[in-house]
Amino acid sequence: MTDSSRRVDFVVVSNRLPVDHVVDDDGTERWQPSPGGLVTALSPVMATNDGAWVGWPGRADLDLDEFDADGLHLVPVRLSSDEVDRYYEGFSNDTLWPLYHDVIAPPHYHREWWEAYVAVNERFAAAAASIAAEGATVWVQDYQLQLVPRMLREARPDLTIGFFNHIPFPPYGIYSQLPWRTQIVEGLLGADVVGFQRPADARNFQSAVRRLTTATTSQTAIRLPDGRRLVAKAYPISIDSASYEQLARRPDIRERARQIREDLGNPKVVMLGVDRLDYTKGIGHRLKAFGELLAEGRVSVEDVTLVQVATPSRERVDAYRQLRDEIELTVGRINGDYGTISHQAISYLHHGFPREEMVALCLAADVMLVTALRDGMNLVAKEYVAVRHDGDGVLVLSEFTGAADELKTSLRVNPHDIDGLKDAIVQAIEMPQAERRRRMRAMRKRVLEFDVAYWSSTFLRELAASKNP
Ligand code: ADQ
Repeated sequence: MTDSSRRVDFVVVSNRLPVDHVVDDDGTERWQPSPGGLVTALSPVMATNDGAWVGWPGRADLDLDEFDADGLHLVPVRLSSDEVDRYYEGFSNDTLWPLYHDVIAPPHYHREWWEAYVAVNERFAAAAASIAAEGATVWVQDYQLQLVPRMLREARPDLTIGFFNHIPFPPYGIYSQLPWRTQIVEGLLGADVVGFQRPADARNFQSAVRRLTTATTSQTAIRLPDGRRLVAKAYPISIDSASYEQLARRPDIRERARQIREDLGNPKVVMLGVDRLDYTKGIGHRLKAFGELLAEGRVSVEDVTLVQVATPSRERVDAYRQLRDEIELTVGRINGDYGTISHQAISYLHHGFPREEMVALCLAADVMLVTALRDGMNLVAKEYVAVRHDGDGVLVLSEFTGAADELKTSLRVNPHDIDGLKDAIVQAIEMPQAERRRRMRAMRKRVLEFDVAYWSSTFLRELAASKNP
C-alpha cells in the first residue's frame, strides 16, 4: 500500500514487479531488474509520463515502502504466504491458467482460492488508486488481475483504464465451466480497452460478454447498459527485436554459438526447444516425435541433436511436478535407447540462462521447435526470427500459438498429429537453403517492424482515444 503523497499520470499494474530480490554471496540484499519485454517496452513510457509500477515483489510476507530501482518507481503490494498459495499458485496457476489453455490439464475450482483472488485484486486496485493522479492512465496486465479494472473504475471513475491479457481467452464452451465466470467478465468490462493476443481471443471474450451480461457488442465495440463504450480487440505482443539482432551480431556471441555446436560434437543439424516447463508447451509431443524418428532410423544421433531448454516453473503446483518427472523420464529413455558415447540424442537443460546465452543457442540452432498445445503468443518463436540476421534457420511453429497468426511462412504444425509433426521435422532438416531464406525473410520483416514498442504505443494510443466523453 502506498503511504507517500506521490501521484503519477501513468501506472502499470502487474502481478510481479519487474525486479527480483537477490542476496549476494557476501549477504548484501538488493533489487535486480528482471529484464523482460514488458519493462523494455514500458520504460520509455514510464520515463516520459512520470510513471509508477504496482506489483508483488515476489516474496511472501514482505512489508516494503515504495522505492525506486533502475529508473522505475515501484509500488509493492504485500501478499501473505497463504495468499501466495491461494491467489497465485491456486486460482491463477491452477484454475485460470489451465482453463484458459483449453483445459489441457484439469482446472481446480476452490471457493477459498476465489476468495483470496478477490481480496488480492482489491489490494492491487487500492494501491493503483492511491498512486494514480487525477485523470491518470492505468494499464493492468494479465489474468491474475482481471477484477482490477472494475474495482478501479468504481473507486476512481476519473481514470482511463486499459487491460491486456497475455494468455488466450477460451471459447465460451470451456470458459463457462468457471463458477465465477460472470464476475470475471464484469471485472474486465471496467476497462476502456481490453486487449488480447489474437482476434479469436477477443471474439471469445465478446461471446462471453453476450452470454453473461446485458451489454451489446458490434465488431470490436462493446456497449454497456449505462451507455459506456469500450473496445475489445487484438494487440499481438512482440519483442524488442532490434536488441536481439544486435546481440546476435556481437562477435563474442557468434563465437559462443560456434562453441556450442562444437561441444555438441558438430552434428549436421542442431534443433532447439526453449520453453518454461509447462504442460501447455507440448514438450512431450515434441520428444515423442523425435524419439519415433530416431527409432525408425529417419534421423540418426550422429547427424541430429536436440537441445531442450526447460526453464523451471511453478514447481509447487502438482501438475508441474508431475510434468517434470514425465519429461525427464522420456529424455532419459530416448538418450538411453539411442545415444552413443560420443553423441547424445537430447541435451536437456533445466535452468535459466542470460539472454546472451539464449541468443547464442538460437544462432547455433538450424531448426527451432515450438510445439505448444496452446500459447497466447510465444515470444521464443519471435526471438529466434529476430536473432537470425543471417537469414537462415527453420522455425517449426504450432498453429495453436498466437505467433502462428503472424509468422505465416513458418512450418506450421498441429502438435497433436505426431505423424505430421515428424514429417515437418524431417522437412525442416532437409529444407533447401533457398527455401529457408525465403521463409525467414518474410518472418523477419514482420518481427522487426512489429516490435514491442509498436505493441505498447498502439495499445496506449487507442486507450487514449477511447476515453469516454
Ligand atoms: P510464457 O508462457 O512465459 O509467456 P513465452 O512467450 O515463450 O512464454 O516467453 C518466455 C520468455 O522467457 C522468452 O522471452 C524466453 O526467451 C524466456 N526464457 C525461456 N526459458 C528461458 C531460460 N531458460 N532462460 C532465460 N530465459 C528464458 C506468457 C504467455 C505467452 C506470451 C507471453 C507474453 O504464456 O503466450 O507470449 O506471456 O505475452
